[in-house]
Amino acid sequence: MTDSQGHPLSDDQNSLKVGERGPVLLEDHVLRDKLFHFDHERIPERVVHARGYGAHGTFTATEDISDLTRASVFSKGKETPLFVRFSTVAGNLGSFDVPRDVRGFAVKFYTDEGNWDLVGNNMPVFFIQDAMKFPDLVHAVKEEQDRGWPQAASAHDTFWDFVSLMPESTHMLMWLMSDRAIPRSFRFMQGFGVHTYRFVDAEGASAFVKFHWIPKQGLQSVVWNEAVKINGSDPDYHRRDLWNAIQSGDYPEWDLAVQVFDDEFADSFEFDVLDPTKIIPEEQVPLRFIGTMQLNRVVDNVFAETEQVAFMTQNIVPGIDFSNDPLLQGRSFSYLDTQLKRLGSTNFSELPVNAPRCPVMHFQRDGHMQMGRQAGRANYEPNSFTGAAGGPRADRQAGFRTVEPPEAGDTRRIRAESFADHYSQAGLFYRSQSTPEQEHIRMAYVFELSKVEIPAIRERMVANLRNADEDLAAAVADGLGIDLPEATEPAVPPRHDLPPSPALSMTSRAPKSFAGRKLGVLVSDDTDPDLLGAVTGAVEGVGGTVETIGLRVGGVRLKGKRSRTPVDHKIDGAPSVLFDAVALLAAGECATELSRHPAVKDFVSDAFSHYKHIGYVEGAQPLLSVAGVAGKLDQACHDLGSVEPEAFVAALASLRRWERDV
Ligand code: HDE
Repeated sequence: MTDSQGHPLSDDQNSLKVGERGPVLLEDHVLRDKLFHFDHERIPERVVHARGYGAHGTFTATEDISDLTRASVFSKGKETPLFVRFSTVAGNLGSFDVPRDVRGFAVKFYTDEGNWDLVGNNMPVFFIQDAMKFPDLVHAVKEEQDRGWPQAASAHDTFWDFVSLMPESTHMLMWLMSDRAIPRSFRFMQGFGVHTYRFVDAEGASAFVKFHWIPKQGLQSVVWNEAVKINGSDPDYHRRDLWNAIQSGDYPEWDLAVQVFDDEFADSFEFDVLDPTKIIPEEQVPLRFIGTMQLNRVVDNVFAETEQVAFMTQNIVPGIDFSNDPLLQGRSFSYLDTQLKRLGSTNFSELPVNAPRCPVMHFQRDGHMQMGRQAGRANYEPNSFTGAAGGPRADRQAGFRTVEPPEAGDTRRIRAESFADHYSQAGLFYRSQSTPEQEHIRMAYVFELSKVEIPAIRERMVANLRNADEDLAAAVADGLGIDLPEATEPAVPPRHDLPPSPALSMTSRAPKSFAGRKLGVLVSDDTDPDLLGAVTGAVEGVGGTVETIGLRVGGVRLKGKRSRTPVDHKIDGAPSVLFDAVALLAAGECATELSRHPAVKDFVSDAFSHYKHIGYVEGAQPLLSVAGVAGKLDQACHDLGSVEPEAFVAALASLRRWERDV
């Protein structure tokens, strides 16, 4: 061991003292070196998206799209290393993983023509249309300044006060109240670039493009009551899930798809393609799949990589360009600015996680923490030196060239009229959801607005909702126990005739099997080892995992076994909310003993009321009884005495039985 200057240490346990009991000497350079570094370990957390988790991976381009873009990252067959950081938005660094919130979905591609950062979210629209309002939005959603709470929650007065006064938020609120805001894991989320960007081909011709990430694992969320309990029992639920999946070799994958369209479509579309509160339905411009991302390596050090990674919307490569979306334009100032604040030096781009993996050549010099030893004589251009001494030159052909759309007009602070319809797509989203998804949205509005203390805010919000969907507004008013307020006067009449977009429902991209999911098996002494083995084998056979839960972590004596088989969890630490489905294999006297344990009762009753599949054996009847579900068993409750393990596991693919009367 050495100190930070490389000097070998003889003792890392004791400070330098006079005599046996002190005083400690100022001379102790070893102690001072250690404390000095420790005192400065923290850097400012991200002002938004503070809580996140990163991983390394690879992007493989699968299609030839040279007709659309010259970006080298899309050369068919090319593999590009990348780093992803998923995040929540509102909570601080130490907050929990499953609040109701938008998730960040930021990807840094280390392409051979520099870094391309696609800094997106798991929802395709945003709360506001103009960067000018971003600080207000973030102030409103984060903890209230006069009390310092709530942490990582939108269910409070200032958030709803702001958004109820900003009708343009209505569409995004619909997504935020939907199941998308409480994903089961990062692995089961869709991602979106949100803004309209441009693709540019080798001749300089450009088309508009929107980016989509589609998880091969399928989409999945949890229910609200489950999220609340997950946050208590495992605040690191999402980061643990990603880490475990990658460490076990179950690498998550997302397809990258694009919606590409031209000016003609943009002009004919009902909404403005530059408005980030709008989607373009997939039914109108179908997705074109162009590559696949795989995450296959966890970070070595969370600070060095996940904390220090610096995403920036302005990191684009030749072949990709910005559009005039006013939110995007504001972002491209903010991200660079924020990195200087957080990382403290203009040389943050030299940190390993941020450094391009292609040659970097310029005449930028010096600054705090300069890592490079830039050689050559000239540090300016033009210069008359040749070769290495003269340094690099710009290349008009190969270099990045901005597209040249004609721009004209008066200089004004203005919101385009084409951005004025704030309600039609909110209604479209709601009406495109399945019945359970719609019910969850209604419940979420009622829950959140019930946490709001000022009645006028609740009413204003319901008044806005009437413009999006009358049935939804009526149901929310009923849930709040208020009279239906008069509808807010919309800037333009909302449209209720837009055809529903089935692709907006998570059910359209539901998983096809139990792969990547987890079965929690409650075991006891006398559990049948053959059945446990068969169920485990069947789950693992489809790519799922099994974890066992018992009364004592030291293990259980399975039927006929003398020695103990260790279990993965003690029951108190593994409530059923941490599993996608459960099996109750406890048997005999031990099942009765288990049923007296309060955590066991919750384990079973929560699994039932969260609509999960439950496998059980005859001996587990006391557990079903104590949870009050013995008389309510339905098609998602499987008697493993008669149902074969393979059939049980095949049934688990549907994940939940929403029809259940809980
Ligand atoms: Fe961000 N956003 N943002 N944002 N954002 C940041 O940059 C900002 C917006 C998004 O894992 C900050 O490095 C402005 C939309 C993600 O490190 C900051 C506006 C979308 C991440 C910032 C927006 C995002 C950030 C804070 C309105 C979805 C986390 C720390 C004009 C398309 C990236 C940082 C990571 C982070 C500013 C709106 C996504 C302050 C001004 C829309 C995923 O620069």
